[in-house]
Amino acid sequence: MRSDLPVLYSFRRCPYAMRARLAVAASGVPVELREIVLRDKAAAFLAVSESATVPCLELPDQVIDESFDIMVWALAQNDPDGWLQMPDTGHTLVAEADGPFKTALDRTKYHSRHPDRDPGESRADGMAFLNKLEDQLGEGWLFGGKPSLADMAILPFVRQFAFVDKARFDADAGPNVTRWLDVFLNSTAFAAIMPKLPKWHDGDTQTLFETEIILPAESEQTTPTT
Ligand SMILES: N[C@@H](CCC(=O)N[C@@H](CS)C(=O)NCC(=O)O)C(=O)O
Repeated sequence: MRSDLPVLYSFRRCPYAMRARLAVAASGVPVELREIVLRDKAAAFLAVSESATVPCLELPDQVIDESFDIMVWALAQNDPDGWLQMPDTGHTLVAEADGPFKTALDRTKYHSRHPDRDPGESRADGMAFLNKLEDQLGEGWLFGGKPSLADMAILPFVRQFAFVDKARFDADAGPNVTRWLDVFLNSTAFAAIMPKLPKWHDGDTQTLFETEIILPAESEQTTPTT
């Protein structure tokens, strides 16, 4: 039992939590991982997370309640793969992904909750963002031949968008976006951040999340045949 570890409250399938876990894993900073069930949130989580959303990182001297801030914090501790080295336009892309693209994603995925919206139009809005990224992914990642903070902040949401209707996505998405997502989904990094954990309860044995993750540089990527 290590009481000095930062605690990362997380939920396996949440794209915000995924991006936090990606950056924490890339940094190599060990944390205790606690799996939160959204319909039955643990009291210890509600006591620290002002927004009551995952992810939330509890440090000895502060709580970080926004996924992107958790990414930046982790990489500021240690950034062996240079994810923070990206142009300012990376931040603009993340803001677009978190704003209009996320809105389009929610309206496509949960279209019954948005009866006033044409799901086809919402899907087209999402695809328009991905088509914009297509031109930028020629070297494999958004900013050249290696992944950056922006790739890792955006990809979990692209994954969710793609799986709303994967066959349609495969038919419509450009080859660069398709390869970008495939490389991510097939990476050891993605496997490493998706451990299946039971719901966390106060008093449980600590689950240590400490992993070295590796994403292939463009030269090592294999082009999907499908
Ligand atoms: N802005 C937050 C959003 C996080 C968020 O909305 N997470 C969802 C799960 S994917 C959540 O916890 N929702 C609360 C709930 O469903 O009760 C962040 O970036 O961390």
